[in-house]
Amino acid sequence: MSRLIVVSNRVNPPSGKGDESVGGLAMALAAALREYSGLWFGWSGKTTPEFTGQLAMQRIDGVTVATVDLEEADVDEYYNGYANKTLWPLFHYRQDLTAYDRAYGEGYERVNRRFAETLRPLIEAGDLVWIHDYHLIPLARELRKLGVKNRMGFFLHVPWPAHQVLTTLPGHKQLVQAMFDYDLVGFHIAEYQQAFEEYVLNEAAGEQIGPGLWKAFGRTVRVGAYPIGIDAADFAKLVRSARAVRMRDLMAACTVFRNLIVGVDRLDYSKGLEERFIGFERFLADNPDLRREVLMLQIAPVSREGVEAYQEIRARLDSLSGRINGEFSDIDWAPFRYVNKNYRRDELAGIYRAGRVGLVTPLRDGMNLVAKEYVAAQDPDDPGVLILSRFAGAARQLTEALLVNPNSPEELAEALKQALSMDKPERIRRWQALYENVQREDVTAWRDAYVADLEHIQARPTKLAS
Ligand code: ADQ
Repeated sequence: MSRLIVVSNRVNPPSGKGDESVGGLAMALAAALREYSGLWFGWSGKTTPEFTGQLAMQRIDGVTVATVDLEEADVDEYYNGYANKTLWPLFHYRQDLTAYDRAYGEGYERVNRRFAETLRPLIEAGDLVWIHDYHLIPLARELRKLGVKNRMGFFLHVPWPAHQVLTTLPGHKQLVQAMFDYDLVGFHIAEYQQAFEEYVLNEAAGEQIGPGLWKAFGRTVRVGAYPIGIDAADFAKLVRSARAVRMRDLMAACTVFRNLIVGVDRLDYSKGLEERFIGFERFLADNPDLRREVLMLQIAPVSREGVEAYQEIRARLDSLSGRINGEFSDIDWAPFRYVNKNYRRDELAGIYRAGRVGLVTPLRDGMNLVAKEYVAAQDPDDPGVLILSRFAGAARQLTEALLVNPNSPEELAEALKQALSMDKPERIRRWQALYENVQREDVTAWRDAYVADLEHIQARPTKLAS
């Protein structure tokens, strides 16, 4: 088995004790690395006055991690800038929030070059290099320039946008050209893969030369869909843990005679929180008889606070949650609880378990792991109902959820009503189908399918005569 080198912007492996609050990507990558020898490389999250390329090596719960500090300007231009003010909004179809600034583009290129120079000495012959997400698209190109011939794969955790949207990005062609320095490019679902292929056909005069094999810019790349999952077995254990049970009991005590509707998201405009709050408000307005029977809990820890769009959405959500409680609360009752805190994973498992309804309604989402965690946490004999946005990648797999258009308050209100009145046999039938998928297409299946495909690519395709 080859050694695996995983590269992602941030490196924060969970300790494996259920006490961490790391994102979906970190959970998935740590699970991938525990099975392979190798290492995980990326930014430490810290800054230094001057970039030195000094590596810090650590071993955390069976995973070797190598991190490097970046300069302030790198963080501003590469991370807060090109990654989170340009690519993230654009790839989530928010052209209105997409900033085009030359300094951001330059910072992005510079940091990718710096990462390549720092990582280069760690790569040995035969290693597989697996690079993650939109922060690092040009990394393979920079490594190739330094003579790296190893097999390199890229996985995109966010949607790949329609080619008409991508072409609004200055320099879009260089970005796509950089994808052709990989041997394998993975997306969550076929829809994103097709959008990439359409771009290659229409904008890069590319051609398909085999199943999933594309030629453009004088190079070939293999592309495929690999839907990411959760560590379902581990999650099932977490749900039975003492902390999870305590949390579930606590939530049950807070919702006597009431049904809990639960949402858990990073505070991000792509997650559809504003629209969700308005949908819940509509539900309360339209259903006076059901009002006292529900409590909605929205957990949304703040993220990317260095970006103005995130400060703005936070302020709007504060005001909206106040408005809803102001409008509908009584002296002994309030319909809405909005919490900006991170929770331990075992606590989250207990909160999901207590939820009669899981409300997961992003406007766009590459996959969405919260939907899968909610399903994995349910009681098989009395499961809750998942309401899921049709614009989450997960909607392609979790087809037995109540699928909604998150932009429509009416649809959200209607789905809430349907979920709350759904009888037990239907809840069980839907949940069984969902759980079967969550278990089968878990993080191990995702990792194994991707790594096997990367490993089977014999050698880097040679440069083709164009
Ligand atoms: P994210 O946008 O971070 O991931 P998601 O897939 O939902 O979105 O993962 C979030 C993770 O953070 C979940 O594991 C969740 O449990 C955790 N989390 C959320 N709120 C929390 C809280 N308050 N406390 C503790 N933990 C919390 C990106 C893409 C997604 C894609 C993943 C993986 O945007 O579309 O599914 O990568 O590819």
